[in-house]
Amino acid sequence: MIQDFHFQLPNVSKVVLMASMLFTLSCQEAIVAPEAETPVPSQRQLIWQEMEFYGFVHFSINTFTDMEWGLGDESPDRFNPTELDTRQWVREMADAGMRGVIITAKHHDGFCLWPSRYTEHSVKNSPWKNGEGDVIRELADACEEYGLKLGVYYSPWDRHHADYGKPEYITYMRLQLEELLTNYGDIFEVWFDGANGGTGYYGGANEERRVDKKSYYDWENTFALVRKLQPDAVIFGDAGPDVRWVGNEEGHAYPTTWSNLLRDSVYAGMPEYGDKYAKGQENGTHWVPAEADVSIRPGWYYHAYEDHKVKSLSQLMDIYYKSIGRNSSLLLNFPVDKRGLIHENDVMALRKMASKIKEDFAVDLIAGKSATASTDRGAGYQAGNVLDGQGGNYWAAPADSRQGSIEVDFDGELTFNRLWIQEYIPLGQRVKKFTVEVKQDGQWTEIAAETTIGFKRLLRLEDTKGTSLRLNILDAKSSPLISSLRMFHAPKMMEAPVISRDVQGMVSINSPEEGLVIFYTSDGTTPGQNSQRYMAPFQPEYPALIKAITFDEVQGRSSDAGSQYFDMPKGDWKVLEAGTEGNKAIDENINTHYSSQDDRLTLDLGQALQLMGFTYTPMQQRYLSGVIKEYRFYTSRDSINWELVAEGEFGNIENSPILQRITLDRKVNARYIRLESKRTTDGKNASFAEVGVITE
Ligand code: FUL
Repeated sequence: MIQDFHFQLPNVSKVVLMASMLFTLSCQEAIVAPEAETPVPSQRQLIWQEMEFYGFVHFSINTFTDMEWGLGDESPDRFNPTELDTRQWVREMADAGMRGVIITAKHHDGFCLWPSRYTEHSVKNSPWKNGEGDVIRELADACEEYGLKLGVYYSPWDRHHADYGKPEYITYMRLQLEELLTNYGDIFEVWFDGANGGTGYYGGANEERRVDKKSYYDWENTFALVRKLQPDAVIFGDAGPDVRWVGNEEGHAYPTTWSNLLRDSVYAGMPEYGDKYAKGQENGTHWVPAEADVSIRPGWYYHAYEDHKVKSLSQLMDIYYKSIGRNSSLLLNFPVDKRGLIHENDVMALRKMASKIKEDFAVDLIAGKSATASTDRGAGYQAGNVLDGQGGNYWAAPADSRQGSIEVDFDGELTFNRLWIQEYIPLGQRVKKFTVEVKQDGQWTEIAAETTIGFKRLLRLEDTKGTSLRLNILDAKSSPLISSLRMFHAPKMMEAPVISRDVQGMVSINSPEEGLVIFYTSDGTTPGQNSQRYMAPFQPEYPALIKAITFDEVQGRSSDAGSQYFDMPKGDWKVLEAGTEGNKAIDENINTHYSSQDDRLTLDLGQALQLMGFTYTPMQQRYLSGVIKEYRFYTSRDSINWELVAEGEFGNIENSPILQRITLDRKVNARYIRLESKRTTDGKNASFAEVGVITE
């Protein structure tokens, strides 16, 4: 378990009771219990909030058609996983500390992962298990086995259904929800996607259908049905009603994130949502906390061509701190593959992430230390409550105060770089502005100045030494209530460094984590602490195989080695027959590309070289276009007479669009080269992210 901290969950009547209670001390001074600062969370929202981290699964017919948004005309025949294993998904998620999983029961294409009585467009007409299978059933069983909660994603937009756009479709949608919310045990979250309306198959009509997003779905009655069938489930949508979209699909909330939302001003799918409402509002009328949804790969659905694009550890940790650490939950998506499994690369990435989370929060350095506050409400609300590891109590400033400081004495010197702060949210989100100071040699220094806290705020700081810490609440909606303050020293993230080169041939090596040293070799040997220490970009002798590690001098730990092979630098190269756009194919940046009208790239290498082959990197954008499948490679000494020296196919490039190396069957002396596309994977003009030569 990653988190071991829980609020005692008061129900609403208890909150009211607490608010009205008066404690009387022997000294006769009355202590007033804090009143709720509305809006406040419901019981179901409080339970959901504790879940924090849960998995998303996108798996459907799109997995087999290699699409992100199916059109709705796909035959159920296409759905045929060979080794579907929901237990593998859930086991990996449980091991990673996730508390639940939400699955795309029905996506925009209308295909249903359960054998719904109300449509033929489902698993029951697929070859998988001869139509006897039910993915939702298998997932519900696996969840029960591993103690995870189950949630369902249900797309209101249905590109398959003939009645979509008419009132009859709403009846269909409710009947389907009834199946999902009755037959699979407890559901913790019902996810309604905001993406809505447009072109589709619609039972063969093949047309565009637009609906009035505000009124068509009659949400009020649909929500009432969910409440009736699953009273404990939270309902997700852009506008909640219980949990809201964070406004982007990158997995981050904002430094200022309120759980309060002007809910009545929002409707699902509204264009200005991301800019205007995603952060929540201080004066929001309803409690609708944020959920950050993001995929572990660029796409939501599985595409073999993204196998090399699984997010790195540093990207995943950044997401963790910017979602869970900013008063949001994190819904991390796994595009289950054609076998019906979470792909090995994704499993590895998740495991690394989970162990880093554990490592970062392994030891609370201030648990049980002594804390004092500049002010408090008296007995029961004193500063010690924030360090006692119990969620049910908290420090409270006096009723008329919007400020207050809590000081923690370390009993000696400590080094730390993470802070964990929580407000007691059952009585509402309050803090608007806070700072953190550290005391060293008798001097206080400010190390953080932030705005909201909410359910949980995690701060990543530089390694900081001190003897005391002070949390200053500078402004709040009403008297601040802090339930937890924790402090950690996260070890450095040991990730292989990134090795890159500029056009002039200068090599740079960067570690995603600050404060580490880098050692490297340029002769192919394994780097260690005695290798060359990287200080600044350098020019190796080319061709060069650079290998590098990051090293933590304090902990004595090193990362795996990263390696990069570089052939001749491109400083003197010129693109012929193309404008300046062509330079994007030789700029040493695979994230830019040149799209060629005549399907070829011709280069002047500036001098004659002994060529052994060439390299081609296809474009790396999310949606690929013009990836060369069949190539021809020519060389020339004078740019007039050309010789065809290689011709062939880049095997599997559609699934694995990474650097391709083609070696020639003999050495060729040439100053000019031309890479020509005979055929691209999609028939579009050839695109080139990067072209290089092989000389040894
Ligand atoms: C979006 C959908 O359109 C995507 O396909 C995906 O399901 C994502 C989670 O939500 O709105």
